[in-house]
Amino acid sequence: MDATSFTNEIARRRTFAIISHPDAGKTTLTEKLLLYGGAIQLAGSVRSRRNQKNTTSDWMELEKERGISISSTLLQFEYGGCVINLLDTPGHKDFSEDTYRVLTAVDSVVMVIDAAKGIEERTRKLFEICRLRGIPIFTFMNKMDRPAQDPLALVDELEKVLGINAFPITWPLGSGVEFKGVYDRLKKNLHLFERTAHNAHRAPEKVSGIHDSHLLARIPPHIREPWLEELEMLNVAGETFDEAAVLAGQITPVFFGSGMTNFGVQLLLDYFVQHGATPQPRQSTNGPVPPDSKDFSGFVFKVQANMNPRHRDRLTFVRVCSGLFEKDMVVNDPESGKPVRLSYPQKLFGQDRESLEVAYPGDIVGLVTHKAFRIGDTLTSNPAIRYDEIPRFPPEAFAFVRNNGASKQKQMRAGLTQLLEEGVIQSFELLDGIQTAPLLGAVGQLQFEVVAYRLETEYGANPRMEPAPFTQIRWFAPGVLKEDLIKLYLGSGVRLATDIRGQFVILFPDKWSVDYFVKEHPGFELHTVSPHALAN
Ligand SMILES: Nc1nc2c(ncn2[C@@H]2O[C@H](COP(=O)(O)OP(=O)(O)OP(=O)(O)O)[C@@H](O)[C@H]2O)c(=O)[nH]1
Ligand SMILES: [Mg+2]
Repeated sequence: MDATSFTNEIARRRTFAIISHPDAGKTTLTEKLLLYGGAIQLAGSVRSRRNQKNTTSDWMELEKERGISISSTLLQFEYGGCVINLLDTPGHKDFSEDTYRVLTAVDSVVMVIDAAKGIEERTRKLFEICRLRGIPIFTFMNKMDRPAQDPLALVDELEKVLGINAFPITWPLGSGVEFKGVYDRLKKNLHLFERTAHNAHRAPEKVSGIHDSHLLARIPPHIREPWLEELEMLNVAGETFDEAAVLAGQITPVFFGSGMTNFGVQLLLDYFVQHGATPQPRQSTNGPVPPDSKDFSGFVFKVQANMNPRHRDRLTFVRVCSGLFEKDMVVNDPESGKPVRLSYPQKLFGQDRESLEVAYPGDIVGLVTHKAFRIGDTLTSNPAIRYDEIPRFPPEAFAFVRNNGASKQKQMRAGLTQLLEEGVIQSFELLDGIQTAPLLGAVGQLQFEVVAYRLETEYGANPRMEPAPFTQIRWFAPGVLKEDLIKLYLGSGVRLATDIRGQFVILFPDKWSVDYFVKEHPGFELHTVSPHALAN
């Protein structure tokens, strides 16, 4: 392939995640982006009634049952000449490890805000991470079909609370039952919407200029007058639009709409395709790697088993950072240094997959390999490139997982081994005493419910989770000696253990006992996450 067409392929990639506080409407918006992107013909809903379809991104049984997202989902499709890699992420704090990993793999994010609630705690946290990474942020003010806060106040809050400049691209005309449409401030036209049955189809719309008196006359004065005033205010007082500042993460373009009723979704998608962020050079431990480098490189940011009942296997998600990815290419195994073939690469659409031949920087490839790659692994044809991207979080919830009854031990072991590879739970072994069941640690309690559910439904085990009395864990520095540790007076409820790699850890019932230990034993260096890099 010649250099120009390779550069063109990179330039048409749009790889982004949808992020927010739980329930702001990420999955609903994702589904509508698929509908408007032509990737699905009929949109499902998060809590679907009989005869209605579920959403494409909440495909896990437990997600359908509870109406929340548990795991991030990748959706790839083509729209408007672009190849879109879209990731719907879970908002709940207990699943945040997955969401944070996704943020390492994308070039921009769409931040969804519930227009009735404004900026909520998880949104703020996720925003800070994007800010640190310099990721461009696009804002969607959602649920305008319900009584919303004043739009000027929402934009003001965005600027004050998050400390980012905001430029409204669209501006809402009314809210709640009187939400009539949005005005596109760049193209200077007004989009008036109509609802459709079950919101499953595209909403018909009428477009006209702001000075179309015939159209304006149809809008009741109590909505029209304040709206015209707001638009005037924005023009006089607001920011001027600066695309470079958007791509540098300094200004967030703001869109208003309603994922549920489809209003404003097309405008967001079209803007994104035209102006969204493209793959940029990526920082490796040896300096930045440009996407158009001739060396293939990428890294593993997610592993998930049993995604599709038809293929009970394990998928490794790789973000391609540079060079051309080709089916059956050979890279160095990051663990052993030996050559390993990347066979069976897949293009993913929620639970569905299709094999692919090539992929370009920006793309996310699903690999089905015999070799169990690990989260954080760099895959490359040039061993000098290494990405060290994946953030880690200390487990704060602990539980013993027991198998009810003596049977199904084999299923339990097989299931746990695979779920541990996904990296959302860790296992520990207590040093003293007899431990009759594996001790698990996770960022949040809800993760255990997911593990128990999956052990049962995907592996046929019969698990029972029993809370373990710890809330804090610390890793000792590498090289610490067991004989030095077992001599220590630990205090009540404090236990020593090893992690899955045999590294020594210490478990505490509360923060107070951590501080006490540090004061009593100042000679020991403690870490909140394992001091060993993920991929070695
Ligand atoms: N009225 C209204 N409800 C909406 C809109 N978008 C989403 N909802 C509802 O809000 C609830 C949560 O929507 P989801 O799309 O699951 O939210 P989410 O952000 O994906 O939630 P998590 O993935 O669990 O963090 C569902 O009941 C949706 O039907 C909207 O535009 N208007
Ligand atoms: Mg969701």
